[in-house]
Amino acid sequence: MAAKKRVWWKEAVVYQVYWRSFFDTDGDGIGDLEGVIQKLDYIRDLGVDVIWLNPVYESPDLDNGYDISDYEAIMPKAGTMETWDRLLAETHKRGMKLIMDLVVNHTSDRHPWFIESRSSKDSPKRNWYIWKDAKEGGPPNNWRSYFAPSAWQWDAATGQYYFHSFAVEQPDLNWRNPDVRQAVYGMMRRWLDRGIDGFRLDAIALLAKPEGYPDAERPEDIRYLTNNPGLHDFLREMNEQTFAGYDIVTVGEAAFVAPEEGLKFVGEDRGELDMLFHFEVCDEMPEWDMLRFKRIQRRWYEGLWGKGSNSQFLNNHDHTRQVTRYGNDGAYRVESAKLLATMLHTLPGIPYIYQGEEIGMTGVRFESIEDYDDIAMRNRYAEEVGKGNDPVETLKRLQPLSRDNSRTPMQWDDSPNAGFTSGTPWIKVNPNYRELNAARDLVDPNSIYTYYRKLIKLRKENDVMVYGDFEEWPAYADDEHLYVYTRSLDGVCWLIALNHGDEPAKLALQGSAEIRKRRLLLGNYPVRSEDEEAGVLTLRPHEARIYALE
Ligand code: TEU
Repeated sequence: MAAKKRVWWKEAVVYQVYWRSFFDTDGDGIGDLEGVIQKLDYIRDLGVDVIWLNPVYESPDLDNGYDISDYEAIMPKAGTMETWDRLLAETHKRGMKLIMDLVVNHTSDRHPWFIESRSSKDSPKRNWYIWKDAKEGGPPNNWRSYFAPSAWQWDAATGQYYFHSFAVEQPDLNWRNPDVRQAVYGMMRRWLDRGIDGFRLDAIALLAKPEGYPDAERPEDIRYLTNNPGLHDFLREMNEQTFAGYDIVTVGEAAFVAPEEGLKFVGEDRGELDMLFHFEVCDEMPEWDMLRFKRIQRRWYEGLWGKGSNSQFLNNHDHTRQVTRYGNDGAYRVESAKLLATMLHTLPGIPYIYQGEEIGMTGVRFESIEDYDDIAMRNRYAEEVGKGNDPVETLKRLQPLSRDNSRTPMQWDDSPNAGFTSGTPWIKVNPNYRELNAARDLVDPNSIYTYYRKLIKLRKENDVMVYGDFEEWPAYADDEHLYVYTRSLDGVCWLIALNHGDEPAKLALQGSAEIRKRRLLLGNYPVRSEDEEAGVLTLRPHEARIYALE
């Protein structure tokens, strides 16, 4: 295996702050930047190195900040530029870094660029977005968008359609236009000059659109929106004109990307991005499937190791809470949350923690569509009910994957609204906050929070967790519950044994693990050596152990 180049961000643990649901200091029911500042010590005490802040730019806020109307102003709900400056300074003061979420595939339809573009066919900015004539009295092609039945919206005033990969209110920028690219790069450089430490680049695989916009055979399979020719030229140019020269980290959100394509984004010799989020798990694996998950990990390791970096995550603000979706949030919630954490932090790649994951927050089932805020969910519901589907059935079917599952307010304590706000929260608090909250976890030596602290500390003290080669034990490769692998670096070898199942399971030690002395570094159950059988590990439901083999 090629030796891995050492860089600070590969050793980092990233914490994602969905600020509107984090901590509200002014009582308007929406979290704010001041709230993030007040909770920075909480984040630092976990051991986190980098904070990823969801979009805070000026926005009509139809898609929770992913519809930007001014890239260089702060949304009043979040605060002011002064608060943002303080957030950056306070983050740095605590030895952490801040990366900004940036959406450059599209803007809001209220962005001055789009207002000008739509004002007339002769507008100098017409070509900043993607406009096409009607075809046979309808849209230019049969494509769907992520959030709407068609990717095209008719503009009656100018008699053309414009293109949107997401909601109607999120028109796509025309990246083939060099003026657009220069405007975006200039804006990015100004943020870098303010001292930020990098970007999370939203929907980055969508920048290039195919020539000719041909009809799709299966319009519902929207991968035609992504990975089109020209994309990597844009990313290389973006790197040359913005990132180069700054000591920062960039992570691209890359939908429909397999390892072969993934390497093009993050290959260390390519000068594009540093790491990526692929969605072979979160978008494509609806529920836990151990064999599939193992295959995904294997392929990505083989594709990237020593050549480029991956991220490890099972949830974010778009995906149901991991312990609910991929673990067991019932009888084994605590064990299961710790197992998933152990797995994410010991697999090769940079671990991401989504706020609340460190206390094992769970998904929700709101009773009425009115309680849901997610534009993707609301649009889909309207579309399906509009087609005559039963409303109750439709709600039930959409609930498990609604993005609001992960957007309920952070559960700080057992006071009203979980201590998130003194007002009325913008989205309902999960009623389990009375038992499940940070205040409880902080003082409990066996809590999920305490476990995350230990896990992160372990990473800080042992570079085998970052740079160690990964090897799966072949004897368990086809086991549906056990996941067994080693990480090794310069003679140091760690064994990770996970039982992702509701029943106990036996694991026969093999090879050098049988003869070498084992030292338990971390586990989510107490382990007494007198209970141990020679040559066998008996793992309890959702048990996770990390051993050093000496
Ligand atoms: O998401 C883009 C995107 O491609 C996701 O919708 C995706 O693949 C996904 O996980 C679907 O389930 C980003 C943001 O993360 C999301 O919040 C925004 O709504 C979207 O872009 C539009 O900007």
